[in-house]
Amino acid sequence: MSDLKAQAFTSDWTGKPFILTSPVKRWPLYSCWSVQTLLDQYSQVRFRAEAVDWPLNTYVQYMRNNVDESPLYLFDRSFHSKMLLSEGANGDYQVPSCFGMDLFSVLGPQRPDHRWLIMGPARSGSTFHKDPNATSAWNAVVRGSKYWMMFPSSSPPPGVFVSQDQSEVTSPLSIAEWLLGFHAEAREAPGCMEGVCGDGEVLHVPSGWWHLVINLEESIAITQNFVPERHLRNVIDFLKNKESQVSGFAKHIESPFALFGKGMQQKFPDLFKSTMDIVEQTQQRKKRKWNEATVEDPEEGRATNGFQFGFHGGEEDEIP
Ligand SMILES: O=C(O)CCC(=O)C(=O)O
Ligand SMILES: [Fe+2]
Repeated sequence: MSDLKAQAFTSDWTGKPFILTSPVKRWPLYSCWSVQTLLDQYSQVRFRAEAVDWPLNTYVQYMRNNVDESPLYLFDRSFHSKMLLSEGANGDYQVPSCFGMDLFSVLGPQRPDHRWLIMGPARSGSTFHKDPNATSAWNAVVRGSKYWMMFPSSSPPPGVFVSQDQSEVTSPLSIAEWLLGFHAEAREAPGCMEGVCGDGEVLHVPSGWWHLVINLEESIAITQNFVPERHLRNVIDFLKNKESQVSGFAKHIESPFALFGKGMQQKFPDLFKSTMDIVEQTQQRKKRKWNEATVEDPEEGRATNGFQFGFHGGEEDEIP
C-alpha cells in the first residue's frame, strides 16, 4: 500500500504484515543517506556490529571486502546519540503515522531498547525470531533491499524448533544453511508470507510473528519496536507470565511488569484495568483447561496421558 491511516491500522492491520511505499520517501534523511554520506560524517564513530564496536570506516571496509557466509551485521541501538539524530515533526525521520500509538511510551526513558540502525552487505540478515517482549515493529529500508519471510505466531517455520515455553529456539546456524535446507518447504507451509521490502519502503512486523530477513544487496535500515493498543494484552501477558524471557530493560529495573503497570495506570487507567482483567481471565481459563485435561482418569485410575496442550485461537486472541 502507499500509506495507511492510524484508524485503519488499528481496526484491520495490527495482526498482519504489510509494506508501505510512501512514508519513508518523505523522510529528510531518505534523500541524503548513503554509505558514502554516512562515511563522510561518521567515519570515526564506533557502531556495534554483533560482538565488536568498530569505527564506521572499519565496518564499511569489512562490509565491502568480506566473503563470509554470515557477515557481521551492524545493529546499533545508540545511533540517535552517536549521529545526533532526532525523530519527529522537524526531525531527520518520522514514525509512519499509522504506527503512532505506542504504549511503551508510558515508560519514558525507562522503556526497553526499541530502535536500531542496521547496515550490512548482501547475505547479512536476521535468522528466524520473534521480536522482544511481544512488541510489534516497523523496519524501514533507506538504501538497498531486504527479502522477508514471515509466519504467524502459531505456525513455527519448518526447520525451527521451539521449546514448550518458547524460551529456546533451535535452527540451522546460518541463514544460508536454513535457506538450502528449508526454503522450498517453507514457501508451501501454512501461514507463510514472503516479500521484498525495497529502498524507501517500510514493513510491519506484527506482535508474535516469526521472521527471517536477508539483505539482497548492501542495505541501510532503521527499525523500531512499539506496542499498539490491540496487542497490549500480549505484552502484559509476556511481561507478567514470561518474566525470564523479558529483555532490553536496564539491569536495575527489577520488575518491568510493575513499572509498565504503574505507567499505564497513570496515563491509561481504564484501558489498563480492562486489559488486565482479560489477561487474568485467560490465565484462569488456561489453568482450568489444564486441570480438566490432566485429572485422574476414573477408569484407569491414573493421570490421562497423550494429551497435547495447545491454543489455536484467532490471531488477535493469541498470547505468545
Ligand atoms: O535484519 C533486519 O533488518 C531485521 C531486523 C529485525 O528483525 C529486528 O530488528 O528484530
Ligand atoms: Fe525482528
